[in-house]
Amino acid sequence: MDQSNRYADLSLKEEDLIANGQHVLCAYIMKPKAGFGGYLETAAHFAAESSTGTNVAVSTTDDFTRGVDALVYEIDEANEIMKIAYPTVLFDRNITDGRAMIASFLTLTIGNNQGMGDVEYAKMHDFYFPPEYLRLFDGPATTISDLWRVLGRPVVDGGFIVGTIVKPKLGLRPKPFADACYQFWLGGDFIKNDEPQGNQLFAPLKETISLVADAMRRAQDKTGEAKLFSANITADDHYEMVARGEYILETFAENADHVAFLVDGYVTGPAAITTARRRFPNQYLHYHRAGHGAVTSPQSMRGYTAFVLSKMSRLQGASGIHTGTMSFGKMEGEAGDTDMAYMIQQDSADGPFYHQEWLGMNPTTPIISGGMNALRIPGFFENIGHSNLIMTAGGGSYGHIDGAAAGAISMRQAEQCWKEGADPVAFARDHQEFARAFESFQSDADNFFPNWRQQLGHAA
Ligand code: CAP
Ligand code: MG
Repeated sequence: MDQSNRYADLSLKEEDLIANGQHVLCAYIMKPKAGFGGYLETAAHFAAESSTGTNVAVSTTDDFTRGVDALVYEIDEANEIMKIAYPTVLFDRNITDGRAMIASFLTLTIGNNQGMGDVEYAKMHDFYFPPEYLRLFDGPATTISDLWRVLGRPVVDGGFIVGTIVKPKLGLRPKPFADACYQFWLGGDFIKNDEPQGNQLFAPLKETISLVADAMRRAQDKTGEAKLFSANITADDHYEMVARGEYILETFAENADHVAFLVDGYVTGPAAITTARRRFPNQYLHYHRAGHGAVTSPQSMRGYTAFVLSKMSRLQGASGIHTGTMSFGKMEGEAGDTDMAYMIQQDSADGPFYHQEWLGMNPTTPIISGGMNALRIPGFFENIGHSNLIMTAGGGSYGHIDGAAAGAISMRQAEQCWKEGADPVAFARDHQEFARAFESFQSDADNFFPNWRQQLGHAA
């Protein structure tokens, strides 16, 4: 059934929709399945199933219903681009406080429409929220400024937070885990649980956290510097998350404000992120996106992009989210992914299809992770243009031949190398830990700096 006479209005102008402020706008890359309707007909069916319709007309539809239809307002068939305007009144609101929710945004805009028989694929590449709707989202309660404050740094441009992930990913029992933390903290600032680390039987959370809190105290005494720990409180159950968070804060005690909470936000969804955001508003909320590649990978033609995931995380209240390494690490990504970082950090930014004003909503920190080490850092910072972020390098720290503290120091030296605009190999001559990163990660060294062996006098 061709519903384009109801669910499409190509006379609508995007600038008018934005000026009226009553619609969420979404841009998709969509391809109709062969043998079904044309492009506009399929797009209109997509809009129907994503708002007030279904695949047939129903007798219960009235004039009000028609007034809140989602409408296709732009198509570019050659480039498979479809833009849909969703009236903000379509989206669900809390009965407790009237605020909006990402679950409802997703259920409509990336819901049943992902499995429609007449759609080959559809993937959301950008969205726009109008001011009246944007302000109904929690946004981040804490930011990187709160971490810089704990570290004793300026709360503006407080600079690079050198981090790691305790490796191996799983398998360390409480004491070796805490020892690994202590070793890194002798050189670095920030340690996170790896995304699956929680309360495994071989590493009970309560025993591990107690030893990590002690390691933090000893590392702070030893170095005279404040240290940070991002503790994983991910769980299916809201009360389990709360129990974990409460235990962790109680155990870190006088260092509780040195603790961030890690939540695997893709696998647990907006409910878990909101549990952490609203129950523990004083803690930096660290959004780990493990699993996101299932929908965000460029190989996936469905779901939404990593850019969309990052923008949604700021609305949910993530203080920081992993934004990839923009092709400088081991995970999928490209140099142009910087737009993801700018969109979550700035108050006014351009996405691939929409400009977004954030109206003073707190920024979300890009957290850089995935195969990073000191050798990859100068190029990374040159690409993104600043170092006001958190970088966590697991292999890049615990894989350094002189240990985790040296790995941390090599990362900090790498940032200094970038700031000075120095040639990394020449810089290595006067910076021991950075020089030893060449020997620690020789395949990277050979790849990025082919003459390093001769220049640093290292035997082949
Ligand atoms: C990195 C990491 C991160 C992923 C996340 C891992 O470890 O801890 O979870 O990089 O990817 O488990 O692989 P290494 P992203 O530093 O040892 O590579 O940040 O892209 O979500
Ligand atoms: Mg990990």
